[in-house]
Amino acid sequence: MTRRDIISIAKSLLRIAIIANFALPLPVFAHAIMVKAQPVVDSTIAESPKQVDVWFNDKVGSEYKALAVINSAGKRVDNKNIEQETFDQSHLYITVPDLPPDTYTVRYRVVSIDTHIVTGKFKFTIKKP
Ligand SMILES: [Cu+2]
Repeated sequence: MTRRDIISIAKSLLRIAIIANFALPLPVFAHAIMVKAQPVVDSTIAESPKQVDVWFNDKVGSEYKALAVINSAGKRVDNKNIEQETFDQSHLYITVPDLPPDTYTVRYRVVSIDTHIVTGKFKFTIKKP
């Protein structure tokens, strides 16, 4: 086999792989799942965090991303300045002001690589001193 043959075969295999990928009705990969958060999911902490971070198992779309921190009265308390890390697009974060003791709900919405919209929420608590 010549070098050209090998390249040609490799290209064919790649093409088949790409077609097979799109043909799958439910791709099981590239569907974003939140894998880590800071503050940790359901944790109780002593002081207000400076920001809330969430990480997904894969990079997520830069458009339509949303992250909100809501207090127990249902009021949004974050600074509405969601950011996505440039060199790790699976990481989103938003800053918060100095938060008083309370249980907070973090809500997120992202678009997966597979175009599925993923939403979720978790809580963390800042305990009274
Ligand atoms: Cu998906």
